Amino acid sequence: MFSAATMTGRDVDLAFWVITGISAVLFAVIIFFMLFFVYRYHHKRNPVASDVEGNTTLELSFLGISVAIVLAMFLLGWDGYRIIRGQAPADSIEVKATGQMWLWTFEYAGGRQSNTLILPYKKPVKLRIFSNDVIHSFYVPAFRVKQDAVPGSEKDLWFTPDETGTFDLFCAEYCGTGHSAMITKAIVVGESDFNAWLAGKKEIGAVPVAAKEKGAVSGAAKGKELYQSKGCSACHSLDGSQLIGPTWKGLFGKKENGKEREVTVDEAYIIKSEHEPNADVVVGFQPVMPPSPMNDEEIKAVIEFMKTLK
Ligand SMILES: [Cu+2]
Repeated sequence: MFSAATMTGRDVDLAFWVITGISAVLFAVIIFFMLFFVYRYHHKRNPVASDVEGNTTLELSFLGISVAIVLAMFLLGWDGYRIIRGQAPADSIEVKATGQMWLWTFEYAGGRQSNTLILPYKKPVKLRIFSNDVIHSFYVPAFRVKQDAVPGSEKDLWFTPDETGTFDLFCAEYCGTGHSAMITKAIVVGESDFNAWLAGKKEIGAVPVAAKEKGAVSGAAKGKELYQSKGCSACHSLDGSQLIGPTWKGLFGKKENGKEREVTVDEAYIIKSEHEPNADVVVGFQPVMPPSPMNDEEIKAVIEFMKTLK
């Protein structure tokens, strides 16, 4: 099992191991007495059934001990829980996390966006979690945090990463066909690296989202970035392999069997498919694509990129 990479995560681990330990001891004690009684009161050794009377002292002490054990487990859990669910410290950095079918987008103060959660080491982070469509769940096992993303409402979560490294981050609420593709990384780096990244002077992790000021980037290159950052990659491969949707390799210009008629994958078809994905689904694929969050200019860039995938 991974060790916890947050301070609050260690509280969670402590509660987990204490409860597991108590359960193991109780298991051993119960099994011991069960086997003991099977042996002791076997009909060979005890041919006439014994009439066991109640014992008030024993019963009260069982009751008292059980209550004490359960309360101890509760208090231990509560101790960590009230910190995790309490107010984030005032010096937290704020990150807006948005789940949608089927990717996460993280937005930082100053406008930096990423599909990888980049975090500074030993600084408290407050996540404001949203969903654009259905219920998702933000989950980083190494941080020992999980929070649903609920459409139409904001859910908050805070933690302090105290280990640098790369940790799995994924959706823990089944949200449709591409749910398993809703996986990314949380990367914890030193504060100076983080600040450089935040200022756009350094790249960390996956392909960066096309920043607004990068006007000079060619259409196809921008399209490639959008392919990653807008979640296309969850369902469409670039190498010919079949995922949930058709591969983009050699797709542009291809003739496909649509539901009702043969379609040519041209600009008009792609633009229509971005806005109304389920209008003309190619035979053999499920109508599961959500409408694209891209504007016309971005869709054009994606088409430029598709043209390069011969
Ligand atoms: Cu999800």
